[in-house]
Amino acid sequence: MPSKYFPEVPNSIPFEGRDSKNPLAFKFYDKAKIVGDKTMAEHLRFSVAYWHTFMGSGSDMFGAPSFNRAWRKSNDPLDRARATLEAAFEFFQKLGIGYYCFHDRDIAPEGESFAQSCKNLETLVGLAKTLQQETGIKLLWGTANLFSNPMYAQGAATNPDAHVMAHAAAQVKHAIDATHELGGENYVFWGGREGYETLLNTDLKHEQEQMARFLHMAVEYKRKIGFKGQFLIEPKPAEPTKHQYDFDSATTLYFLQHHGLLDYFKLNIEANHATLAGHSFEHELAVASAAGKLGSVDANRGDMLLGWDTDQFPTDLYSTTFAMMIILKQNGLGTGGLNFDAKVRRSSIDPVDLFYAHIGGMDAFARGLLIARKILDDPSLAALMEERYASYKSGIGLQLMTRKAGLEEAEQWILRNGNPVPRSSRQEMLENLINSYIQ
Ligand code: XUL
Ligand code: CO
Repeated sequence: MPSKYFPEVPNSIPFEGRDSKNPLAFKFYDKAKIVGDKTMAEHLRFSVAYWHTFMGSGSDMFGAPSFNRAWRKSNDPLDRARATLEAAFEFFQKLGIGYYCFHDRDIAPEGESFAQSCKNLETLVGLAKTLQQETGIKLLWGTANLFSNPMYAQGAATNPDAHVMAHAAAQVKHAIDATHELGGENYVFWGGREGYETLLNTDLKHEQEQMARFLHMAVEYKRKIGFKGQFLIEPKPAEPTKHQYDFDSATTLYFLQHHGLLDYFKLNIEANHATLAGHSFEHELAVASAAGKLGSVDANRGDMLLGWDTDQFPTDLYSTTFAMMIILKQNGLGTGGLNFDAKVRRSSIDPVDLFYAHIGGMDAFARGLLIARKILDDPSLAALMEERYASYKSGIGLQLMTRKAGLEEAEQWILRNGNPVPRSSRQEMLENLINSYIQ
């Protein structure tokens, strides 16, 4: 593939080790290195988010685009989309990343009519398929943009107007088709506008039933066409809506179970969405994982001083370590991966900044993986956990958990045995243990 859009970047980013000072080299991500039972590439399954990296313009609510991207120059929308796809594949190859993710409207422009939009998408999917075959780069997931077009201002699946719900359904059908055609390993539903601004005009129960019906239709269609990818829901509490129905992992899991959808979905957990919901990233991962539903990750970070979705590249080693501990404990993400749903800052205007950002994110997770593996291999953490719950292995603990004892038996037992003796949680000791590995 010609070096057209990133001429200042070599054909591949090398691994040079932690002492390297080369900003265009990996210090920790060594894709073929074996960690435990898999290579780093197999553990981490990194993906580039098409929307931020190739479509991002640097504009924000207060200012005009600040990025000057060679691939966004043509006045013809289809030519622009083709150039963007070429730039994307040049970027993936040079970076040495295995996967990418897109929304339908990222890779192909919306047309005057729905039929034209479908045609545009098919054209670009054809080109993407060729580029995937030539390079071996794969689609981690596809999704539909059901939030940008003004018709979705009051929701897509949850719109009060059934005409809009039908349009969203038609669009999702095509986005699933596109993902299927490209061998996508998952398909994501992020309900950006599936929520409400005011309860004064909102029948919450009705809207949630609409959403459930919408997802059931998608499940039926998936089965019909034989699409084998995993369906994922990506929780977020708010933004752009004031309140989003898929608020966090727990809310989403309840919704899925209540509507008979739990068997067909897993969760795609985004770090910055977790913090917006008032949780830590690892909390959301742990809740999803405990339910056997942690399917994939949107790897980024927020800014604790800002109350919105800043979508920064992950650099915090505590965060990547805790995330990788949960992922390793559940034996990986299956068909999922670590998708950098992150954007360079508005002032990081050069194309090469996109490389620095991804290299940093990949190194942060590679380092998190190495540290997490060492922590999990340290018997003291597992021993402490084992010991902490040991009282459930026999005696009253076992009886309570196996229904041999209820409230009355507990009363008798307490009368005989007296009050429990408090035990230390050892939190500071454990924090010190983690710090002894973070280096
Ligand atoms: C928005 C967000 C989306 C989803 C895909 O906050 O995270 O980009 O990942 O629609
Ligand atoms: Co996301």
